Amino acid sequence: MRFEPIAEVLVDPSSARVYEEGWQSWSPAGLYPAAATSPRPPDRLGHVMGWRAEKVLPDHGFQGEGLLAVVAPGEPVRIWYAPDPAREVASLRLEALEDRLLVSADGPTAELVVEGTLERALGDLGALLTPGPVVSVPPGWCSWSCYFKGVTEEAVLENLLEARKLSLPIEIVQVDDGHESCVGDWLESAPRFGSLRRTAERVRAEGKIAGVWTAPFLVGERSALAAAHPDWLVEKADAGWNWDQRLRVLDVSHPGAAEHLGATYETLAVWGFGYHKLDFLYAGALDGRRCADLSALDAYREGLRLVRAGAGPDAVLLGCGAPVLPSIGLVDAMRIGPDVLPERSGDPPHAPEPDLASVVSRTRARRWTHGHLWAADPDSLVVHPEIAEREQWAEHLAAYGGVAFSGDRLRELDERGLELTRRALRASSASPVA
Ligand code: 9PG
Repeated sequence: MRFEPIAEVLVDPSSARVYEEGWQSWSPAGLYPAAATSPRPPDRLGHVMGWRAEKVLPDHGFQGEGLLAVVAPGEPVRIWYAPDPAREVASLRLEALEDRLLVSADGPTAELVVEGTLERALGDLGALLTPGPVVSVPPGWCSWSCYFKGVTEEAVLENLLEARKLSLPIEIVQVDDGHESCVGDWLESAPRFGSLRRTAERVRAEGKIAGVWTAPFLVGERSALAAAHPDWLVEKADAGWNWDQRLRVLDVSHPGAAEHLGATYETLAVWGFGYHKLDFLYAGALDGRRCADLSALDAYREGLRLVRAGAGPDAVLLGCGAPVLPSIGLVDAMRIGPDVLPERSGDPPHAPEPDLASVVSRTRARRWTHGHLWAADPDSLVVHPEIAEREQWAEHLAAYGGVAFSGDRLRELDERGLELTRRALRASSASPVA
């Protein structure tokens, strides 16, 4: 679709600022000088896995996905946004000329004008888009930032017992990536991990909620699923590269694949999992040829409905790597920034490696969604002694009000690390934090 002009802001670009919303959890989001250019992906793979795969980016200026705002001195804040993001999310461009800003869009948009600060204006937008009550997510522990793909059942147990020993207020214990035999084969545990089912049982025996990481729409090209059901994959859809293989997409509009998806989460529920970190969700909203004639966003929402139906109404669903605006009403919690720590192995080499200061600013930018659209998740608390900026990160998380999980090997925390952990671990607020 072509970009059509939707507004002209008569302002000196050097005095104005632009808020640009990114497509998915890991995409950049933030406030920039209006004459600047927002971050661009390093290459095609980075574009697919961190920006919006189908959209071309302008060489200069800005492109917000479904949301863009202009803040100018003495003027009300102007926000342009996609009014029905479940169905269609327009891209919004902004180009700075000498004496004005040009805003254009490639689909339907609405405008909100608010006297006051950007925070206030985005809060008003959050209230407008709110899907209903937001749940409070209990504090937890996640295996990713300390074990990465090397997590084992034993490691989870060690931290489960350590949490009790230290009387930490951890209510959810979540196994992250590394438990599965292959991406897409979620119910097959990797032999080096142990047993996912037994892990859930042991977590529950400690009186805690068992959580698990999966990527419901990803199918690794080497998975048993891809070999058994090549017809369940979206044709012409490429979700990128990770785990040393090409990533394909599950076609939830195929009746067999839909049944399989629902049954997978039903089984995880039977095993005892009540918390799901649903990752790489952008894959489900990629263009491609599906079995039924439906849009990529319809497929995405249908896929999440199937996951919810299987996982059960009381399960907590956290979206990650997820298209932000199209996920409204489908998830309880949402990762709203990049990973706090890069994967140590550097696999894949394209994994984003932002420094903590940039994680803080990107998650702060998305704070407007918290308490309105879901419980926002700025990623785990990591405060072991080697984290140079641990004071800042802990302070940011404590003030944030969102999902609060510890991401440390608890045994490796020193006294200060434990103090910061105790302070940060609390349930997320069910309403926006002022
Ligand atoms: C598990 C991890 C953790 C983490 C998620 C997500 O572009 N990439 O290749 C890329 C890889 C991993 C990644 C983000 C991007 O991290 O955010 O918390 O669950 O997956 O593999």
